[in-house]
Amino acid sequence: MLSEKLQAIHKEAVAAFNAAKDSKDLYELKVKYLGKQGPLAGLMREMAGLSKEEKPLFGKLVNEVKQGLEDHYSQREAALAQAELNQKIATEALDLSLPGPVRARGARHPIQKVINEVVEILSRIGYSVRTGPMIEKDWYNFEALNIPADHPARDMQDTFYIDESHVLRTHTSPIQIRTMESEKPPLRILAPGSVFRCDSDVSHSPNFHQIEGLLIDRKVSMADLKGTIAYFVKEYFGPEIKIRFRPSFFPFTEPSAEVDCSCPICKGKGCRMCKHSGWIEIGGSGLVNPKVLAHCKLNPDEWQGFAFGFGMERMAIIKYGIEDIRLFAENDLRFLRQFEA
Ligand code: 2NL
Repeated sequence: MLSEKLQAIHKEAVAAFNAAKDSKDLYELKVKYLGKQGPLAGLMREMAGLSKEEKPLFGKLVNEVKQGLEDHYSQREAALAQAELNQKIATEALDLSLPGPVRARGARHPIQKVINEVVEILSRIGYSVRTGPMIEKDWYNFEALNIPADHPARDMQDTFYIDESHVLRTHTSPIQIRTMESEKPPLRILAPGSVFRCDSDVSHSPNFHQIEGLLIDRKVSMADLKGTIAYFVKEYFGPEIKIRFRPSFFPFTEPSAEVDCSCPICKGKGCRMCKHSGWIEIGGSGLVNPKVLAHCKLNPDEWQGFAFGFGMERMAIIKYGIEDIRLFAENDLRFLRQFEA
């Protein structure tokens, strides 16, 4: 009787193990048939009613069936695990040739692009970059540059004052004064950077960018200045550009000249950008005033120099046809994205 029950349990458990869909299912069946609440455990309890002789024989039989079922379970479990792994490999296959997610990389700001290009062009003829503080002593920003106390640039209306003797630099010329003080001539230097003026409308920003150049050597003339500017303008705007020098005045240069180029937008025919004149002003220049050389303890009879200054926003506006100077500081992504590489 009991051995018939045992055989039936074995048959049923093997069939159930074979029918299990996955390892979770199989594990539940193991608990069902081989667990403490299972039929084998029940048979063991029923053995209490057997005779002394029958007990060990039947116990051995139950244990053999139990061992057999456990072995069968392990085989089925291994087979199901392998099948599940194969299925996973087949369906979750990675295509390693697919491109990765596109990451926003950011772009150089148009003003920095202009500065980098100007520096690159002039570095080819021997210029190298110097920098300096944005908060400057009155001496470096004005006095050493021969800008007198009653000059309009010194007015509170035009300059941001920190205290009686410090300002936010209104140009990058102080960098050049400091370089003339600390380095021996001959010099060929570029001073790019942020500058500040108390002014704000469509064509003026309180914080804008300049690049100035300074050459100090023996026997420097206006011809050297003109050749350098012509080289630079043609490299920057293209070989068809024309340049024009207009007499001007700066306290720090003598003689002084403003630099115009033929309008790169309309090629000199006349347009909105050049106010229908065909010419566009890009900066100022001149031979370094001997008073400025003397302030930097250079003997004007031995050393001369020329200097020039360009507004970077203006250079970017002309090259890229930008309408409003305030766009440079707004950080509107629709504007900035147009300058991505
Ligand atoms: C302009 C005019 C200019 C200079 C800058 C300079 C610097 C030293 C000595 C003499 Cl240390 N000159 N710089 C000279 C002439 C013009 O800039 O319109 N810039 C946007």
